[in-house]
Amino acid sequence: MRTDLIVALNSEIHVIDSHTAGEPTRVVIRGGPDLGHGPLEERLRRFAAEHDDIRSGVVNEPRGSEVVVGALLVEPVDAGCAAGVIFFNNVGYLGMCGRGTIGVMATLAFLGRITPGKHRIETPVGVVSTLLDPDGRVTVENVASYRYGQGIAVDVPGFGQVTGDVAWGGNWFFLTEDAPVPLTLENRDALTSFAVAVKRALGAAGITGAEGREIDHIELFCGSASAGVNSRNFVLCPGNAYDRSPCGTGTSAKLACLAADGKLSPGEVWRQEGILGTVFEGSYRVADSADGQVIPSVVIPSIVIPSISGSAYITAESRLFFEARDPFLMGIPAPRVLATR
Ligand code: PYC
Repeated sequence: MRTDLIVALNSEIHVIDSHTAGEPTRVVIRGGPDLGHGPLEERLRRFAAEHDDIRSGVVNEPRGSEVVVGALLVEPVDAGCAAGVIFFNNVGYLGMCGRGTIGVMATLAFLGRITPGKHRIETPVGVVSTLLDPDGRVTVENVASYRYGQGIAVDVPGFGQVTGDVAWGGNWFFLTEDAPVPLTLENRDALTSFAVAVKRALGAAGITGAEGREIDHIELFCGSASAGVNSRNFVLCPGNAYDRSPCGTGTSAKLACLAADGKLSPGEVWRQEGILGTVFEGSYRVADSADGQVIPSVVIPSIVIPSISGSAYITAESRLFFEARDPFLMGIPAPRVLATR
């Protein structure tokens, strides 16, 4: 083996790739940056400040693509957790990723680190509980989710007024039914342009999540033509790639809005279809003080704990090499002109 291939980093990076409902997750199982110990939120900040080139090298082209979500496995603070995980993508970091957690669970099972049953996973925004079924299906009980703003209108240049809700489901979402074209895969470019325009308009209008947090996910909805499916969505992610899956945190945000509107009862199943036609099943329970999660100090009438079920499939186990003379050693950065962070 040519040892000069790996001189840029102390070691090669071992990854396992999977896809959840069509959306790829790349789990770094060895050779990632050493982020030390302490809260995962702190370790995420260290990752961003000191090792952001590794994020880019792992998920961006030529080793990855704008669609890949990376998941760095780390030692959890809470020894009762099966793993700690920090999610990242082509432009930055995610507090939580529902379908990524399903991919992490499939990966841990593939590695023999977990068996069917309940497991807790630590993320920068809190601990999530999961259930791995013997057939590989995974249910993620997500972080506490809530609607923060209802019926918010924003003027979107080129499209007119768009109205929607702002909700937290582990990431910040603007949820709207005002898409200019039907939610079909053929319309993905038009849907992406619209969603990017909405995201920019929200930023320009100073419309944010709690504590001024940027709304970096836009979720478009319509009814579904599939039997037994409640709704179809199209989700724009922070790096302006669209989610191939129905989006775990986005479905959680939707459940929080449905609960706030009294349109879905605790335990009732909501079947959310994504743009590829793959489906996540969601339901919620009402949050109580035992959930111990930090909710910003705003008046939130209805806080829910969503559960999302879906399946992931292992597609590859690889070693990533970093050759010092490679002009794209640490990936081709995503164009910042469209990205918001
Ligand atoms: O499934 O939670 C999710 C997610 C976040 C960003 C893209 N997908």
